[in-house]
Amino acid sequence: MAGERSGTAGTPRHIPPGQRRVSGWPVSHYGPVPRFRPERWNLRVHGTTASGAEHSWTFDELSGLPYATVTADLHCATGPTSTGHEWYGIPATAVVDLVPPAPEVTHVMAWAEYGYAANLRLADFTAPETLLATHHNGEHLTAEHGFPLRLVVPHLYGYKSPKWLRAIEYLTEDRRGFWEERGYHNIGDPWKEQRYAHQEHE
Ligand SMILES: Nc1nc2c(c(=O)[nH]1)N[C@H]1C(S)=C(S)[C@@H](COP(=O)(O)O)O[C@H]1N2
Ligand SMILES: [Mo]
Repeated sequence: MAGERSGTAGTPRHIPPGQRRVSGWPVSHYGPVPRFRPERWNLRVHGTTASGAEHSWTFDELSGLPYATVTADLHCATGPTSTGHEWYGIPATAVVDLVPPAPEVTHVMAWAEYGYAANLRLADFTAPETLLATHHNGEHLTAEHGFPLRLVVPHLYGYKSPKWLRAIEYLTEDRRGFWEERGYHNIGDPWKEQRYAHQEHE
């Protein structure tokens, strides 16, 4: 239904070049859906923190963090765009405020279960709309969409939004994530159609 909502507004929402609007919310990821084990789960912030120490939150501790709502579309780099997602979660800016990176940090790696990872420029991670989402359209995330926590970076292609997020690593130089090592663009801006790694050398 999320796909219809933008249609009923009268003016169809603008979507990035080369994308096609799909109805509903397709599930797309590599590998199996991990099982959530609350007693083992934590969210780590590690790498080059300002203090030199890493920090982690248990699942219950997440509820003490600041929350915000962001409505955005989700653009898969293979073409489909699903629209009108209302995300609720912890702004990435809050993570950076609570566990500051050292001044020399330029990038982050967002780590998910099973070693999936996406690299982001620090400025993309701290963009006002970047969220560590726990809810979608007023409900907990479903397992296949990333329960209990997923990153949402609305201004970049979907592969930059890891489901089943487990850690943020502060980096002092860039390193490629899972899809970035497998032929996808290192930045992934859909408005510039940065889909593939070979475009980085154009
Ligand atoms: N852990 C993990 N997160 C992932 C992926 C993945 O393979 N593993 N795929 C990404 C890609 S390519 C897209 S388009 C979005 C799709 O999110 P959705 O399944 O909620 O629509 O998830 C992203 N997050
Ligand atoms: Mo994707």
